[in-house]
Amino acid sequence: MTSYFLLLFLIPASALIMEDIVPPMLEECYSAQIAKNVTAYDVQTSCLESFLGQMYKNSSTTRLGKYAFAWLDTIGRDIHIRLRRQSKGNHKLRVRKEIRTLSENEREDFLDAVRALKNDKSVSPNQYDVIALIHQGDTEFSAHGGPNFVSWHRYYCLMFEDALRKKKRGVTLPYWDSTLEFLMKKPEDSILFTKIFLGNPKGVVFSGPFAFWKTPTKPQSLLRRDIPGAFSSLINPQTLQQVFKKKYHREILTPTAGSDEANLEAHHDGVHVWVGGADGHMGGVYTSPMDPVFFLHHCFIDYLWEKFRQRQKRFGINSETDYPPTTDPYHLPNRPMDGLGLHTNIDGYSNSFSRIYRYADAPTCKNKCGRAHKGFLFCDSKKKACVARSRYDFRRQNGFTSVRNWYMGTKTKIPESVKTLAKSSAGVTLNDGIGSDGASGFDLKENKQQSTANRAPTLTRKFTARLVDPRTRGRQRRSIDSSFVGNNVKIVFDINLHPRQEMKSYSSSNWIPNDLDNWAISPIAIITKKARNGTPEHSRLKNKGTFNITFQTDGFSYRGRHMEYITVDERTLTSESVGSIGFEKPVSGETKAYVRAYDSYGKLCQPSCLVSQSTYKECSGMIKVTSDYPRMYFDSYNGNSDSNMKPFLKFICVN
Ligand SMILES: [Cu+2]
Repeated sequence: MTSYFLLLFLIPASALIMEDIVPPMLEECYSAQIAKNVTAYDVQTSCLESFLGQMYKNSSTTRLGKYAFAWLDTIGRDIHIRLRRQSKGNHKLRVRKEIRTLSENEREDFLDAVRALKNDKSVSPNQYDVIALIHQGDTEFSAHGGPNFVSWHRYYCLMFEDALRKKKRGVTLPYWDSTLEFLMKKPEDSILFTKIFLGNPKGVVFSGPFAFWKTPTKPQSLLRRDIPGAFSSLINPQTLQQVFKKKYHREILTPTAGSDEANLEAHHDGVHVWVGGADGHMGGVYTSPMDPVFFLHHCFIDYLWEKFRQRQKRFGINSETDYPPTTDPYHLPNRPMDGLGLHTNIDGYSNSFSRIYRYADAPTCKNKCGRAHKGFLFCDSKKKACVARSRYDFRRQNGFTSVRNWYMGTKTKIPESVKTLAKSSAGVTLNDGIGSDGASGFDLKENKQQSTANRAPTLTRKFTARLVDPRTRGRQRRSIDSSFVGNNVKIVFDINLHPRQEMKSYSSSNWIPNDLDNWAISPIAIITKKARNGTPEHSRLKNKGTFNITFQTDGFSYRGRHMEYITVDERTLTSESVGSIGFEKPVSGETKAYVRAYDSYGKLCQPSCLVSQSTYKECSGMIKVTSDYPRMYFDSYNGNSDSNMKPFLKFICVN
């Protein structure tokens, strides 16, 4: 008797899940919208999405601390001094080359230096990520979509190069001329995306110098690519010519460029999508610099810009002052550059940069493809251009054994989190390319389920390709659902439930943490009742015999969405089912999440919360979870099956 009494007392007080307050901002949005002639579901969805968009903007990635900023300042100051100097002093001009034209030593030094930044934890999380994390917050707007695009990224690349040079003297940032891949039949087979350069093209990066890099997202994920991304394109050398028919910056930059073909930023966007696809880091504005491909790609954009400036010089135009007129407050010439301290946007247009570095010409047949190793590039006499070799050609020629490769000998340890995934039903098999079969270096065995787990967080704006190469345009979106459990429950990790891109600041893509260990599962009850008079819409559904109830959990204290649905038999008058919701484990403090349920027609279900041993009271669906005992969640799907854990939330759906 006593224990029963105690339990009754305990539930609302200390435990696990309780109702939480709906943030006033969200509530205000609801009441402001509700008058309009839209459904409650639409109101809730649009308010929720814009609220989450705002909130995640500042919390999606690790925040930088005091020491990180101090370190960035020291790099920034050095550059500042050098740019102000009238002569180039004792400094030799740095020469930036196409990555495949580097000597073996140069390539090794560059890759070593990148890894050294990642391993240097003197600042938190590490030097590489500190730099990567500047590309967020307001830079989303100030470094993209306007004239400051070229200047901000020029400065950014130089900063990265300076950091590299502190690790290895004399290293310069190479560029990736993606027109060399564009001309391939299957660019995704390029030699560039093998262990000797940048690692495998698809899924978790598990080969090459950046294998199993952990990225500073919340929660942490493993570096991912999704080559070739749907609706994307590498830089098309043909259309690129349009840029070089123009004279003034305003003609080649957003938003004043006359066409996307003449717009340098538009050419750049496609490459982000090509590498990042649906779930790779390169696809999102916040996460793209977490993949070193970013800097190689931007270095090429900078190369193209430099070529354009050289052209301007021939016309007697001063590139330094040719800053396109703009009313966009983020792109005003005298606005301080976000994250890059001492400089203003227009400072990036300065001619002084050419006193620090210059570019070696991109590989052409004329220059013998920059004297690149024959296995990397070759002159295609039909196309009259250099083209990248495929990994298959390279293997056929025994290239992987002939090229000196520091990575070849070392075995990459598979991190525990990946092994966990391998064992779980979300299986991933990583055999080739690691360990024994070192020579092939690129084989990839990753099944579909795994590729939906551990996706790069993309709730902020994703790049969208504006120039789409017909070869990749038609590629089908991959299936997005994966079943983790049997029964009648299917878990959907949705990426395009809301195909509308309502706001500039984010897209409504979703992710789950790479590590299923971070995930907690809790049961919920769904009660469906038949309305006396079904609406016409619902009678149409009725003919199908079944319909779905989807429940969606959005993180408020973390970044993420979990969705799951159950199928309900239309013929039953009232049915009660149990489903489960997933949220981040409240390991440190409390987890806050917003749970809602709706049917196939977007009709909302009414949530009720458990207020005593067996009483439910109508509530908002906003919950707070703690790790106190008795817990009301499971650590994994496995523990879920035959439990009698009382659902905290109950949804009543009338159809
Ligand atoms: Cu950018």
